[in-house]
Amino acid sequence: MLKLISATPSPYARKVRIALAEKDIPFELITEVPWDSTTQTPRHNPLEKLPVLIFEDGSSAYESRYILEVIEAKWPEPALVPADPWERLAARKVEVIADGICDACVLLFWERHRAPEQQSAEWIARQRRKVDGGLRALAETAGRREWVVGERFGLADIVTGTVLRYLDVRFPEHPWRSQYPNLVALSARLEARPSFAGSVPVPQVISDKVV
Ligand SMILES: N[C@@H](CCC(=O)N[C@@H](CS)C(=O)NCC(=O)O)C(=O)O
Repeated sequence: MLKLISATPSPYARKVRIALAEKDIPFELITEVPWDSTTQTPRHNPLEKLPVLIFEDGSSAYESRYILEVIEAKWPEPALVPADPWERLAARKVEVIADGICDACVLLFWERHRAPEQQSAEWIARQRRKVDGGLRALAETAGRREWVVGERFGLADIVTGTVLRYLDVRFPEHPWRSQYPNLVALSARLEARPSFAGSVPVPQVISDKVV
């Protein structure tokens, strides 16, 4: 059976969990804390990051965007990536923005782990601008349509839904809910899907010293 190394707060792992669930692909969920030395992630990914999808022959795929491409190639139905090339590019662009927001949140998270006198206000402001700018771009792209790209649920919805819910875990004070009612409505619709409801992100306890 397929195995997925995942962490409970990880938006990157949640993208993969949702894609597997939407395609009804069975897998064993291995929950780890990737920041702790106890993680088996480095055995399967030289970059030491999860998610990692492990195949029955022991080979692995890592990097959420790449994993989603592998899943789409191996299990094309139901399609999550639009067949139309322009819609596909539009969905990929949304993924770039959503991943970029998550990356900025991770950098903010670790900066805030430093002693207060060591934290860089400039670095925090830089990452905050990326989060704000990315959310503005997502709100414009999502508009008021039912789905972010095209006429059906797909990749763009998965990545937008995961980044929005991730903000509640890593950046709960962010005012996106009062800024972007269209994203609030979209998030509520998406979180009602079984694939989203079965993978709600929650924080983890990190035991090792990371920064
Ligand atoms: N770009 C990567 C990001 C993955 C990532 O940052 N994963 C985090 C957990 S959310 C991780 O494993 N971090 C451990 C580390 O960087 O050492 C992806 O999309 O898969």
